[in-house]
Amino acid sequence: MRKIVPICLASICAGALSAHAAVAGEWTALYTADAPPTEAAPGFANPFVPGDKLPATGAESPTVRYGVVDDPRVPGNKLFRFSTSVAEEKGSLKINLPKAQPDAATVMFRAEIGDKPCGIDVELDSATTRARARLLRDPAKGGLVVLDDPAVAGTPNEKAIVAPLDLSRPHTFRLTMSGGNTFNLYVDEDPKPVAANFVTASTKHTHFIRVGDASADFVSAGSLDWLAWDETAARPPAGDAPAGVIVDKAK
Ligand SMILES: [Ca+2]
Repeated sequence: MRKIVPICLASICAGALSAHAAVAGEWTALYTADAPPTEAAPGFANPFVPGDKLPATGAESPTVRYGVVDDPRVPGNKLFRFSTSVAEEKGSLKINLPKAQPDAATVMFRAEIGDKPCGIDVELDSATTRARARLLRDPAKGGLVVLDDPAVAGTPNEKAIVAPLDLSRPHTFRLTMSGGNTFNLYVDEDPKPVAANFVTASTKHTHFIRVGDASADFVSAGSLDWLAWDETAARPPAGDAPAGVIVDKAK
C-alpha cells in the first residue's frame, strides 16, 4: 500500500499560499520518492530509466549526485534530490512507455528548485512532438518557468518566460496534452494556465516523460516530492490530483 504523507500546513503555508490534501483520482502511476526512481515500488510499476548521460555504473558519479532524502519541511515525507556540477552530465530520468505514445496525457509533479541555475526540466512527448518546460533560478530575475522547445507562432515562443516562481518553497506543476500537440502548463493548481493551448514545432519524441535533462545549457539541482501521470487524458486542475500527496495552491 502506498504510503500516505501526513500534511503539515504550518510548515508549508507561506503568506497567502497554502497546501492541502488532494482528492482521490484515477492516475496511471504515482511516484512518491519513497524509493529510488529507478526501482518499481507500490503504486509505481513503471520505474524511471536513467538518461544516457548518467554514470554507466551505479546511481551517482562525482558530478551527478542523487538519491532519496528526508523532506526538511514535512516529517515522514521523502524527496528525490538531485544535483549536477557539469552541464553535459544531465542526470536525466525517463519513462519509456512499452506501447505507442498517447495523444492525450497529463504529467503532474511537485518540485523545488535547488541552488543551481536549473531546478528541473520536464518534457511530455506524443507520437509526433513534445512539450518541454524548465524551472530556472536566474541570478537577475529569480525563479522562472520557461518553455524550452520551438513553439508555433501565436503561442509562447521558445525560451519564453511564462511565469515567475517563488524560490522559497516547492511548487506543483501540471502539464497536459491533447490532440497530440496542444499543451497547457499550470502552476500551483491555478485553473488559469501559465501557458495556454501552446503548440510546439519540435520533431523530437523519443520518450513519454523525461525529467532532469537540462541539455548542455545548465547545471541543475532540485528536489522532486512526487510525480504522477495519466496516459489517457488532459486533466486540468479541478481538485483532480493524486490522493495522499501535498498539492500547492496558488490561492
Ligand atoms: Ca514524497
